[in-house]
Amino acid sequence: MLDTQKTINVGERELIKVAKRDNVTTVWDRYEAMQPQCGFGQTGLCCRFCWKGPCRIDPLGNGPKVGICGATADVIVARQLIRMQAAGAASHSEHGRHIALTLLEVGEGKAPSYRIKDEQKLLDVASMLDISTDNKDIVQVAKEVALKTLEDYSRQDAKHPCNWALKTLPEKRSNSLIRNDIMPHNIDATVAGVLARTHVGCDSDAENIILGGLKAAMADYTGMSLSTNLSDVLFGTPNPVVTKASLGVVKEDAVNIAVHGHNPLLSEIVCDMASEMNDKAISAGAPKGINIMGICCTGNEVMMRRGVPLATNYLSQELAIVTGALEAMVVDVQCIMPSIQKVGESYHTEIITTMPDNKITGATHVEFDEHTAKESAKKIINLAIDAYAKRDKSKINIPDQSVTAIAGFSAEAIVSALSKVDKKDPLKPLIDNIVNGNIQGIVLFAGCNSTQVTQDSGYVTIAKELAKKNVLLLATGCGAGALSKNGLMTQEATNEYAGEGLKAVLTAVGEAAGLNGPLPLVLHMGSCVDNSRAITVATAIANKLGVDLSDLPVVASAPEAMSEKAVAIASWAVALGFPTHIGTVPQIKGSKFVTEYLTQTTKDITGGYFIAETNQSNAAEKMFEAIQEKRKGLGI
Ligand code: NFS
Ligand code: SF4
Repeated sequence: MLDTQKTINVGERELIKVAKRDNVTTVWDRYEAMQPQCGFGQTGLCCRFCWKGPCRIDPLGNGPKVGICGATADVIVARQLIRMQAAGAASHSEHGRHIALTLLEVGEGKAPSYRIKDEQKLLDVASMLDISTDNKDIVQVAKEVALKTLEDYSRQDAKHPCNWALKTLPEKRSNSLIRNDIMPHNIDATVAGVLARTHVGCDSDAENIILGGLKAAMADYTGMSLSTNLSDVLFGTPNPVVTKASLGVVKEDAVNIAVHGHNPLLSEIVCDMASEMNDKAISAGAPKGINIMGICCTGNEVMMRRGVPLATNYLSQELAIVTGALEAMVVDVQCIMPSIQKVGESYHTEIITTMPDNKITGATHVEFDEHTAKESAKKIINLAIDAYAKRDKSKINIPDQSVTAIAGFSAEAIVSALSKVDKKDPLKPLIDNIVNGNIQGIVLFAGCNSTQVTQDSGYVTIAKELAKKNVLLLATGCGAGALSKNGLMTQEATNEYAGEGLKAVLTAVGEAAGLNGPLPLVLHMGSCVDNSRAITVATAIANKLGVDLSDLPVVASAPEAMSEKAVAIASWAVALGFPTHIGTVPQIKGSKFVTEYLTQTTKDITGGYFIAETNQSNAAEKMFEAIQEKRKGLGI
């Protein structure tokens, strides 16, 4: 595999060479060692759900067409798919539960490291959840909001939808989800339900299984929506901020600490403590003090809220260590390659795990706890300062990259920018420009990186093509990482790549918002859980027009998806009615029924459907066509 096939990012390509020099194995080496990958697994035709198996279905030859228990290819494929959706939902919802429980502790005065940073947001959330705030102090409101949120994890009345799903979507959409039995009543029960119904000898109707999976995906949406909003309450609602992205953000003369993972509960406090302990790092010989940077979604969280630079996204996480100048990589949960410990050992980097249920053998574990968050953060930073002295100067290779990135586009920030154009009716300029065609539609880029795709190429190629066609671009997760570190979250990118209509709108809004130029080409909406921010905007537009989400010229794209979480997100995008592109080969191709159901049949049920397309230009074309179809439906 050529380095040019590994990533499009030039700085990262240099580091891949350095890794080779230092005898460090990276994700791409392990990918090559794994070839050829098993065709049964790739198509979803291998079942290991019981110990009579593994059973493999032979798709073409004369081999078995059913498993030992009699499960068909359709059932085997569908069952595995929905377990992925449930795992994704569990991950996002655990994250959400952690935030909600912390808010409860703040409400009960038990978490001194945290406070309510955005009181207005808390009041808005309370009112959305029908909690009266009259004559209540803000801490009491926090407690009630937390408790009402936690009902979504404990409700037993199957007829009562989750609060956070019901209240954040247009009524038409909620009703259709309820009608099709894909509206969850309880996140945990929905996830457990998927595990139960996919046990050997249970649900053996592929369609029924798929619908169960869509419900799990909606549980994922619910967990994510409450996560985002309650994180804003605790840590502030993001506003546009100018910062940097790419591995060029590592500083040779600073104690470099990367926060990696997903949960802002930890990274926020590490950032707080870093400013308090900066002098200590200077006394330890690092003239620039402490330099915090982010990786993956926790990186997006602190980038959005604090302007902390983003070092990189999923696939190149090991390369941050290969710079030879990273003192510590502090990780919490999700998307942390187990390999980083071994890479860290080749340099001086401390890998610090923090969560009791996410440890890595050999790494230093500093247990994080809401009650003692500051103490843990202090310990972590001290470890990093100590590591600075152990650097091997001959191993330092920091890419010479300085890429500006404008981040921080929460739904509130977008509405606020639009309100500078029309104070009374902020959504009007956006809707008017969609109607008049200056903006043809909206695409939300989300999801990961995968060894299946040259890193970041899917995002960058498709974004440029859709921008030319006047599609407004939003991004989250590692998609936002890709688009930021490759320079598309800048005003220059707008001038260079946006079609005339889109450029005019981004310029008018940017100028009105005092940016001295256009908005960036791609609006960074945050981490993966922040995908719910885009739904907030879409719901506001749908409600204003009196239509459903599925009527809007809005598409989603996950060109480099790989994780179970990404499967869950893409699936709820389909459940909400959006044409949803995936650019990696999903492990469902062994079942024609499942493939057709997800790419065609769901269109009649939810209005949404999957567009599976690995060719990036074709994908852009197909998404644009989907946008045109929706425009036609609206008569515009
Ligand atoms: Ni989303 Fe964010 Fe990245 Fe994929 Fe992983 S970090 S939660 S799962 S790899 S986008
Ligand atoms: Fe085989 Fe059925 Fe067991 Fe799966 S559940 S391993 S198909 S016998």
